Amino acid sequence: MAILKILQYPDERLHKVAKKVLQVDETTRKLVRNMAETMYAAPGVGLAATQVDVHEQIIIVDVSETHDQLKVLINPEIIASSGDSDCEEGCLSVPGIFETVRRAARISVRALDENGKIFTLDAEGLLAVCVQHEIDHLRGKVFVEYLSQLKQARIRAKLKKRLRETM
Ligand code: GNR
Ligand code: NI
Repeated sequence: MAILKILQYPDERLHKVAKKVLQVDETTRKLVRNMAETMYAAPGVGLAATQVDVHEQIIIVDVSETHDQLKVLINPEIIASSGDSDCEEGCLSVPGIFETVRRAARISVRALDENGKIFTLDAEGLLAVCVQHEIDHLRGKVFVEYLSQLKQARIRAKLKKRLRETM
């Protein structure tokens, strides 16, 4: 297994649109294992392949405290959503920034698992937020893009300054 490098905002590769996985195979499963190791080590509750510079529709989530509820969603599609929920979000690609984002409160997602088997996940609470956050990554969208232009400019300036200071 391996810890993968997580792209840091603002990196233009975070805006690439992920392609559908045509075949779920051993290569896919190896990537999923490495993504899981990377997510748990970070630590985070979700990770999209986009964040590790792989532009395929693969996300993982685990919102449990015990790290034993890993969900793998390949080619995820939101087939139903309802309600509104405001949640303070963070992102491993935007470290140290936490901002409130409004999303659907409940979603149903259809996806393939790591064996290529189709399933439907009904989610609410943090799990629903997290799945929506990860699906956004696959579309090239980072959560800060929901914020005002002024806030986004401030966040970019802050992260660039931090990058300069650690070089
Ligand atoms: O670890 C993460 N925490 C989190 C908290 C609130 C809403 C979304 C998230 S996802 C984030 C990990 C991450 O960046 N996934 O892309
Ligand atoms: Ni993220």
